[in-house]
Amino acid sequence: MDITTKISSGERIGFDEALSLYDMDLFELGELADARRRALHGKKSYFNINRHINPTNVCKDVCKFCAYSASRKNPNPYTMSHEEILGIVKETAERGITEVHIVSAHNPDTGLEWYLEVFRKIKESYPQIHVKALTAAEVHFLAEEYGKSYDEILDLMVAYGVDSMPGGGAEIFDEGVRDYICKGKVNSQQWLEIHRKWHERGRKSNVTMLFGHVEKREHRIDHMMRIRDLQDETGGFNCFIPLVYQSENNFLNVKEFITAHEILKTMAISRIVLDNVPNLKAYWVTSTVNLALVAQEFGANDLDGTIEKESINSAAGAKSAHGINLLEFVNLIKNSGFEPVERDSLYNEIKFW
Ligand code: V47
Repeated sequence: MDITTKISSGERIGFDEALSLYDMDLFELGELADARRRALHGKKSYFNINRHINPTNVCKDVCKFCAYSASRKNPNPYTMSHEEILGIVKETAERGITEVHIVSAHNPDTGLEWYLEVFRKIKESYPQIHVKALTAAEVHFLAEEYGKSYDEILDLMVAYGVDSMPGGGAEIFDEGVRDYICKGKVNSQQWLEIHRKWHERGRKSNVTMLFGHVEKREHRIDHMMRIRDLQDETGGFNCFIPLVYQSENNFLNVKEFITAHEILKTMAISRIVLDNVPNLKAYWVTSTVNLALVAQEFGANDLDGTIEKESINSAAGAKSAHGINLLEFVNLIKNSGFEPVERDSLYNEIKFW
């Protein structure tokens, strides 16, 4: 059976087959991915209305691609107090927003309670708010810094009110590339182990992939395969989020930028390879809004959301510091021929716009 027939009939493909898809014509590949997308989601494009909060940029790790952490290239360290964070959550909740996405750098000076106690305070005042917080990289950092096991940190997260985990910190799982771009932080096996343990607690999470820097196509496929394997076991990943590398203000001296063509192929291939992950996010923050809209025809069924304020990717050049206007966003989705559907954090449908 040739690979096109295999994909069209819903069969799973292997590593070499997935890699060979990069040699296929972009539009042919797009059609295969679009068929998979349509079978699952029709013309629906999901988004949610959430607020990102990045409470500290002080970091003991030194990822070469990162422009967010306080360093020689970004010498403005900050750490928010719980009052400041709660002030943002209050204002967010008053506008009816039901998700906060809280991700920090790895700050060794705050104490464990600073990281956790804020979730309890949020839940106490705003029980309706879904707290998506702490990447596996943060979990690993907290476990090491405070002499705890992953299980202990994950249990604390549940006890303090974290609802789901974001997909950050996955970067690229290939050990060679990972050592080059972010040596010292959570390794691939540990990242996957933390998510496995989180899923075993009946909780959901997302998974990202940072691409368009020094990695090769085969590293992206390897990354997808490792996700697919874990997902076969746990079923706990809601969404795959390929993040396009942003090149400003960091130490990863990348000279050649990834093309829109290569980004769309990667989106389409991930839709086909990750046959067990229901949602594929075109994260407009790193792909640009225009390309995210096009990606809807290449397998993507989720455009993240309005974001409001974002510090990690915008520090490296993304145009996301102030989010995007809701009505503008909805109209863009409609005008591109798709149906904007507001979802909650766990992909329950809230409103057809
Ligand atoms: O883990 C850092 C990435 C991630 C750069 O789970 C960069 O719903 C591009 O994970 N260029 C944080 N990317 C963002 C993230 C995320 C975003 C939206 C939704 C979800 C979710 C998760 O940003 C980091 C890192 O991989 N990042 N620097 C850069 N220069």
